[in-house]
Amino acid sequence: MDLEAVCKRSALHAKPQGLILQYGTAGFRTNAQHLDHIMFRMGLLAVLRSKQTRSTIGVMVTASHNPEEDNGVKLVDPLGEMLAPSWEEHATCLASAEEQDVRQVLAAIVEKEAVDLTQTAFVVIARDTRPSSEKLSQSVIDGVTVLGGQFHDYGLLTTPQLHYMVYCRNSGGRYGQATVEGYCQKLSKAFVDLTNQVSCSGDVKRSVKVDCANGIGALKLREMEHYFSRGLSVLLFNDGTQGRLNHLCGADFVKSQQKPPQGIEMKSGERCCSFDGDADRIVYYYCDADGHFHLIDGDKIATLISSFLKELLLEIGESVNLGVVQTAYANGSSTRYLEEVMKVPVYCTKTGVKHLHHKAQEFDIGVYFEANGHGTALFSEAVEVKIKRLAQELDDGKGKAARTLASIIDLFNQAAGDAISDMLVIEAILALKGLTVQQWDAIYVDLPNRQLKVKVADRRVISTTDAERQAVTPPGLQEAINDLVKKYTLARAFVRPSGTEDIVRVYAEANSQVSWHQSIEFESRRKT
Ligand code: NG1
Ligand code: ZN
Repeated sequence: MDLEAVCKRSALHAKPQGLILQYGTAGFRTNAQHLDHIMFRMGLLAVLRSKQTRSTIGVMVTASHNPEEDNGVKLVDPLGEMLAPSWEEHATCLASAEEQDVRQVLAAIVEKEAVDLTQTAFVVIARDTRPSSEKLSQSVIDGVTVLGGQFHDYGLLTTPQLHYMVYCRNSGGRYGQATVEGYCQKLSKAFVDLTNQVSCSGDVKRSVKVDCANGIGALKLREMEHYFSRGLSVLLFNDGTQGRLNHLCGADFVKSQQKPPQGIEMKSGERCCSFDGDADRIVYYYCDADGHFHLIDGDKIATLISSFLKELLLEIGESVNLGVVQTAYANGSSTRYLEEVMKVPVYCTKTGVKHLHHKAQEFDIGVYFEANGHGTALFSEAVEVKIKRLAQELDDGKGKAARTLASIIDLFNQAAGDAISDMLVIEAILALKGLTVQQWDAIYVDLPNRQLKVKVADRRVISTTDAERQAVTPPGLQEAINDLVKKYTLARAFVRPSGTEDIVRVYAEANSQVSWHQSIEFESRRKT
């Protein structure tokens, strides 16, 4: 490692004095103007991680659903997963080091992680459509090359596409071809195989309206739609030709505002969905005949998917351990429906997909979704091999179910939550089951809920336990929440510091939106 050269180059990507950023739930994120040094240093870190794991490492330049002027970066580990926690700490240390300390911090990481510097390194890079992304990804490349790493720049990709490329490269081609064409072909073939089973009934061609948040999702859907257009036509809105990225549109806007995005024309009963800025989240929605808006979030997506997988497994007659993973933000109705009606075990983890992903890996089939629409399904290698064998061997009804499941397995992006892949899975399931969007929505009724952001002086005074559902500090906070919650039926509430913004998030749900005071008033009026 030529530290002299590294330091010289690092000075060209100088860190603003005193600027401290932390590698949070989704990597580094802030205004794009403050990120040049972070990008360069993440290029350096990716090389070290690649040498240590002897694998290809990914670097994604994006700030997902955040405003267009922001940007961010995260590293992708060998199996397409989020960076390991100990390396998140190294990332924070390296990003926070003043210029003169960079050399020392690098050497410490090499020593602590026993990085063999003689190993070769390979890094793959991609970026979203933000105006700042191209220059920032050049800074990543600068960091990679100064440490002697080799790289491939994929240019514009969705975040889950980059995770997919990393996974493919490190699985020796077993998972698929590490090209955009390989991705499009794998998913489209699985989708067409599934929808071919339905089209014989002479149905009119299915279509879905997609709000692309003015981001990369539009570009990538356009690139891919001709592969599957026989089974589905996608009508793109907010495709980036006019509006600003994530502005009044996209999955985060729709989920948090519980209203349709601007720039989409909705007719009663039409299926619509929204991606976020880097196309790793998706939510569905529709308007009913009275013009009321109905949101179908990640919880209902997880329910549709896990119910369908469970039905297929019953038909095949295989006993497979299937579980669903959620966070505290999952609507109580979804958890109850899954546990009590579907008899599927449900687990709750801390917020952030890496926690859900790891928990889901413990099952033969693990379905995980955050309420905000980020999620996927994971299949153990043993299950995948068994199902694909049964799909070939069996010729009866069981064989048909096994072939359906085999295609569904291929249709999921098992490296990361993926709006395009999830959309195709959902569209295939709705078509196969002959469900309208209203019928899907009616599986269960969401408990009324609210999520708010509160600005506080120091959000770190709040610490939590029990998958963030209980506050440990400050003293008295949890007791105060308990006192309020016990006045209502089916009520739940919690607070936690955000991992991506300098705010505290407050969540509450109950079986009615009527407040305790209102209901007391109502009762006493009724009695008089
Ligand atoms: P924080 O800011 O830690 O709540 C948010 C989302 C997460 C996850 C990350 C990364 C909510 C309540 N939180 O985390 O689910 O998506 O951003 O993007 O939606
Ligand atoms: Zn995203």
